Amino acid sequence: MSLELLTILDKDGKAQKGKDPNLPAAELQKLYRLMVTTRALDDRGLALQRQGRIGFYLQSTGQEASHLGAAYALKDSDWLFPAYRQPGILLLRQVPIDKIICEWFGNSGDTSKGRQMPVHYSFRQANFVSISSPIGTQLTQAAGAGMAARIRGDDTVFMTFCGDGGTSSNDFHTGLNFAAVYKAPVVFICENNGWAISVPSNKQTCSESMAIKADAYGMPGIRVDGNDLLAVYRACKEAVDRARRGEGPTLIETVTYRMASHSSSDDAARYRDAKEYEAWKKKDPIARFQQYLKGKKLWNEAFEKECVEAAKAAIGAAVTAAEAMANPGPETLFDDVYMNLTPQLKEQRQELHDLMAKGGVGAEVGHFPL
Ligand SMILES: Cc1ncc(C[n+]2csc(CCOP(=O)(O)OP(=O)(O)O)c2C)c(N)n1
Ligand SMILES: [Mg+2]
Repeated sequence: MSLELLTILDKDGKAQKGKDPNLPAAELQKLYRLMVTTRALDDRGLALQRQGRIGFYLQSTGQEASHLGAAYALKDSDWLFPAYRQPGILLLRQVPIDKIICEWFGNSGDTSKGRQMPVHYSFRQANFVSISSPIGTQLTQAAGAGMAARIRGDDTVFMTFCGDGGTSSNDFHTGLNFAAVYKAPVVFICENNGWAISVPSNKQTCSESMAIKADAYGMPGIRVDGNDLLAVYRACKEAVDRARRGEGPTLIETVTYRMASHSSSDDAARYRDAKEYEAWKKKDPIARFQQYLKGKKLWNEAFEKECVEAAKAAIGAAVTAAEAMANPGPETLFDDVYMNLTPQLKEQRQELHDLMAKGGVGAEVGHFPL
């Protein structure tokens, strides 16, 4: 199998001859705006965590092209089983920024009612399945959903993401093996961002690449430049079309870089050479796509200013609104777990209700940091 790195944009942002997918101008500008907005969300999310206004944040800076290019290859009716570094997909699927930011605060506007960690989104209306912290479980979930779709005979495609570290999980093996054996319509994206917290990807595996692992499962494996939105889109579009035709799954390794620390709880400066960061900064996916747009006369300073200011304004307004919202009430504990509450839980809910009525519980649970 080929381990060649599929690239379309050269270092000056020009598309190599014959490889440009020639997306319409308005779509190219939309994708650029989505990347810029994703980056702005990241900057604000980390700042809010540092200010003690949210409890945790996890950045995707540097990986915008990798996940947006991938998800752009899907139809809106297709499903996503994400890891935790693909927030741009929510914007692509038109989840309102307000809903995204309510999740960070875990407030009463949060879909998960504050039961998840920040950035562990779940948006049913966007076919975006709840993010799990265990690093591989979404791979088996996607394989199972794909198997079910195949049995039903519908043509939905399932895209799932993991990191380079995720390839060492049991679920990576189970997910890829089942999907291949059952020809499930699944596209597995491994975002190889060089690191799994402090473990570099060259210590993660003895395989030559992540993509080559596909060979063992009997599916195509593709290595693509993850900082090149067009290349990621092209590789994923082929894989999505293949899956939809009933020809089974594909593993795509997007070679990218985690430009930030692992999360707000980590400090990459303690284990990473700054030179490595500097080298990757030159390959920033947004800057590369900007060059490409500029070459097509689809980008200028005014467009840039408008994209950045619109993103900041929408995010700013959403933060103000989210911060003013109440926490989920204690009584919501009983919601969304069972379709019909058991008699014991009904009794407990009544007990809580009575206590709250007397002002005993939940009158004031306080704000973060508690
Ligand atoms: C099953 C499991 N083992 C360990 C962890 C702890 N953990 C959280 S993130 C992470 C690293 C994941 O690295 P990678 O898959 O490369 O994803 P990235 O964070 O780089 O996007 C680890 C080991 C976990 N969440 N789940
Ligand atoms: Mg990683």
